[in-house]
Amino acid sequence: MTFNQPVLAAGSASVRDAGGALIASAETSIAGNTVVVTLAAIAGSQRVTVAVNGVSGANGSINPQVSLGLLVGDAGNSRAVTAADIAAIKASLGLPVNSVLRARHDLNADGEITAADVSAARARSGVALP
Ligand SMILES: [Ca+2]
Repeated sequence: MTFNQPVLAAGSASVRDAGGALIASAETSIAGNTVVVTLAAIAGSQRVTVAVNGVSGANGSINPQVSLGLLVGDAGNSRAVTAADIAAIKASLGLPVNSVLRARHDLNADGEITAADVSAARARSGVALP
């Protein structure tokens, strides 16, 4: 989460599912105007809300939250895993994971784009965010 002024403090973070149930806590750290929230492993194919308690700056404190969809294999960010995602991952086979785009192709997060990533995308073909 990036703000328009330096962040002086940030409290703990929580992750809730679409129904509002707490599903995880998360660590926060500060880097200039940004609060970095590091999420633990969370089941995919769902929408979650990440909230941070007590983000403070020179003008006071707020409790920001963001909603995001988690869908492993949706390399193109279309909110569904399609043939285009599988083709994009196949096109990245063997290439270095050196960008956000390529990180989206490394589905098993082992630092390489391999046939295992293509297989993982194929296994999720047709899955869409609710
Ligand atoms: Ca991989």
